[in-house]
Amino acid sequence: MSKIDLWFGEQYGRENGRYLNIKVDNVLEKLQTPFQEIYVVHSPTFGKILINDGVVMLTEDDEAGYHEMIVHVPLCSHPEPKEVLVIGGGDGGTVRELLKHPQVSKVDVCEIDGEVIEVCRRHFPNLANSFDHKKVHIYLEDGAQFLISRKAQYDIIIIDSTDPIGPGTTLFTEHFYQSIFDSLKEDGIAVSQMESLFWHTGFIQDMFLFLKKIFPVTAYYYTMVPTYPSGMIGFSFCSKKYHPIEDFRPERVAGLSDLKYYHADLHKASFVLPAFAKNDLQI
Ligand code: AG3
Repeated sequence: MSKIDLWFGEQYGRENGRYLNIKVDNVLEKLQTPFQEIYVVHSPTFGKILINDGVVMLTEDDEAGYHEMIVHVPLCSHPEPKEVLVIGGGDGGTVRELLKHPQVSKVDVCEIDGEVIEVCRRHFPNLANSFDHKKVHIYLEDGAQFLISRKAQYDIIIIDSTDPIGPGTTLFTEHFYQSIFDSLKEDGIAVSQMESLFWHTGFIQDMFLFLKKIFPVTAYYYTMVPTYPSGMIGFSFCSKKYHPIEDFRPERVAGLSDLKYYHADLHKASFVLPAFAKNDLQI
């Protein structure tokens, strides 16, 4: 048995005196792309882990709770989700869940870093195989640029991004969300990764100040991911027309295969926020 005791911890968040450490028994791949540093490591507890610029993107063990919730909540709130855009999502987990919906006819994926897709094809085939489906079209472009020439085209836009640091920064601006609004059809829904209620409270508050100006319907819901900061992560639900609870179609859920986390009661429960968030946050 090796005498070296390897542990990984995210530096991001450490300055606030909190830090999650994960035991690692193997580094499977490491590469520097023009955009970021990518690691794939193996953990005895969580299986393979994808780490971009020192930030945990996913682990094999708990990715389902994230990908099912970022996809099925908006799709089961829309009467006919046909044309979908994913911004980011280079691991393929979001696309895998989208393809469980028979109504979906086209999935465009706009990922800035093509190397992420290739790394995930090698190490996470259970996620990245979804890119081979004929409904899926991959564009290796900057998300904000991509939206400029695509107005009123999508029923659903999912922003499956990293944290608001490095290449992810522009995906959390008012200007970007105005473009998202413009690229949705007149009854479209956009959902984005929106950080932790516990660790990023002020950030979420600031985001909702402008999201509420742009979209008639906004809400925050969340999922549990043990390997993300604070063990949970939220999503912003921004919609031109449909409400995530009033327009929810629970009958859709029965048709979804291989669910590990999402179900009809959880869809509704995920919008119920703890008292501190419900009372103090204007979200
Ligand atoms: N998107 C990354 C969520 C951010 C996690 N943050 C963190 N670990 N500090 C997930 C990509 C999976 N498709």
